[in-house]
Amino acid sequence: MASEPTLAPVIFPLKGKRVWVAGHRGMVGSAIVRRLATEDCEIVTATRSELDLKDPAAVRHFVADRKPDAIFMAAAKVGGILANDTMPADFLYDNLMIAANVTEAAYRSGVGKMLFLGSSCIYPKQAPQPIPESALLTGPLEPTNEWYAVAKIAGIKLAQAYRKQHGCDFISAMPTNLYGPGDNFDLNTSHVLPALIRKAHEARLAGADHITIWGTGTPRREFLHADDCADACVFLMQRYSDHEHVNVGSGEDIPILDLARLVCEVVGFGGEIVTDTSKPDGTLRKLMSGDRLRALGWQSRIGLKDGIADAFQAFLAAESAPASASAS
Ligand code: GFB
Repeated sequence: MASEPTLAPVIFPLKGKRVWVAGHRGMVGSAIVRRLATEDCEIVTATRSELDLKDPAAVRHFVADRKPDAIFMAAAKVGGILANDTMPADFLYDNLMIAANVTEAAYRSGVGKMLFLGSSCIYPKQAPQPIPESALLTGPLEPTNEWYAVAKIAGIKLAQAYRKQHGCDFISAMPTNLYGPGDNFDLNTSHVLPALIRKAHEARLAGADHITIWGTGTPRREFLHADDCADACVFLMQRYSDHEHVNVGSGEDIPILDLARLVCEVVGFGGEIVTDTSKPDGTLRKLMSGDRLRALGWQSRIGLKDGIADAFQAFLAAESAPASASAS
């Protein structure tokens, strides 16, 4: 029988620290804020109207003024396969600027620790499965999201470069496909899971006999609830300090067609699932190896079906809430 991994010791306690969650209105940022509520730390935030993360001087001024001890870099321009494929300039420029500005400002202000959040799309399209961290930059990227991937790879490299040249304690976490409360449910720009929730819900309300999913339904994806991701980020912030980035996943993947069936079951839609093969499949598989994080003593807790039920409830709550201005 495999023995339980030893829990890595806390080397950077958050108690009493001032912690900036960049991107606190996004799905991951808001989950990190919820998770930090139990850590007895002071949380610093800034809305998009208060701070433009693409503006180097504004970011430097903000960090110098607020003097955070730690930064969770959860701010990013994100989107699903179609958004990535159709807005490559935005995905590349915005994410490069955000990563470079926050990293440089953190260095200049002597921030004690920073965690940069990337994405599993940083890995080559033909990477071995499950994908180890060492697969980074070993082959060509998936074309539908190479722009976003290049920006996220630059973010990892920035953290490593400032660690190497300036001794900064900057680390990177690479989450798999995330979902949960606060997700984007817009059908044109969202990721697959929130799109399926909306499609199944609206089809049920309309009494439709089918929903349409993009692509062939055969690609596999690994999903992780945003609250699990936030827990892993806080875990790494406190217990990990090294040059190498760390994969954050659930350890299991599922074909998109099976995911659609599961979502329909949770939402209560009994109709057919039809595929639209004029839409892209993207990469066929990107299950990450969780060995490094598991060896530190972390594992995910929220099962996919429970997580989908939670995301569905959050979707219903957001649908029934009065329209309000939101920015992250
Ligand atoms: O979640 P998703 O948009 O992004 O799509 P990626 C995952 C798979 O679900 C693809 C299929 O094979 C889609 O064709 N799919 C089926 C759908 N129906 C739908 C639908 O209604 N909406 C959407 N969006 N997909 C993203 C990257 O890749 O993953 C980002 O573009 C980022 O850069 C993110 O890395 C985590 O998993 O293909």
